[in-house]
Amino acid sequence: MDSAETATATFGIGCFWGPDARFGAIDGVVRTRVGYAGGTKIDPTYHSLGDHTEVFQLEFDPDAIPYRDLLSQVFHSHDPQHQTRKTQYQNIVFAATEDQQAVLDEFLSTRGPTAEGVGTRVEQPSRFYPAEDYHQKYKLRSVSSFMDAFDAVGYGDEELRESPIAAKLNGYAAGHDVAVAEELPSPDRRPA
Ligand code: MHO
Repeated sequence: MDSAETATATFGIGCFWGPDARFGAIDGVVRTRVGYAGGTKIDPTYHSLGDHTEVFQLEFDPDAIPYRDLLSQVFHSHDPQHQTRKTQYQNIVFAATEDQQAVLDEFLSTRGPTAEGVGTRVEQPSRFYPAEDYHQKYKLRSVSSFMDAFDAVGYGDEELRESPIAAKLNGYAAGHDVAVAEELPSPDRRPA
């Protein structure tokens, strides 16, 4: 897929390792990266985060997975009635475009009376600072055979972070289902 056809969405729902893997496994999510956003500190780092929040960023194919479906999964992955005090782990949703803002408004309005109690931060996009390499594809990094295979084809840290294959394997390494063909052709029908 051409990256020109993808859209980008950024969310925070606590420690970014888990959602990086879980959302990376979703069919239609092409790339994932984790980082810091939502605050004002320039060049935050994990150990000097300032007022930023841990977030994950998805590049996705909107024909395969609409933004609304991602939003729905984000809202099912945290308790919107409850906000975490620590800025690092707060629940936050960024409306990157007018379209995303419209979907977000519609989504929140259909939540009925509970919409009023939503503590999740809904904000205009702020600068996204990618996190340190060791946080990218964190679950995948614990599987040495996967890492050896990426090393063997010469992937560096940035290539691993941006790799669509690494996004799927990261989800797989964390135990999430990745799409599997329902039926493989029987051996005699496979090309020789
Ligand atoms: N403090 C937790 C979460 C790390 S997450 C990148 C841990 O070390 O497991 O904030």
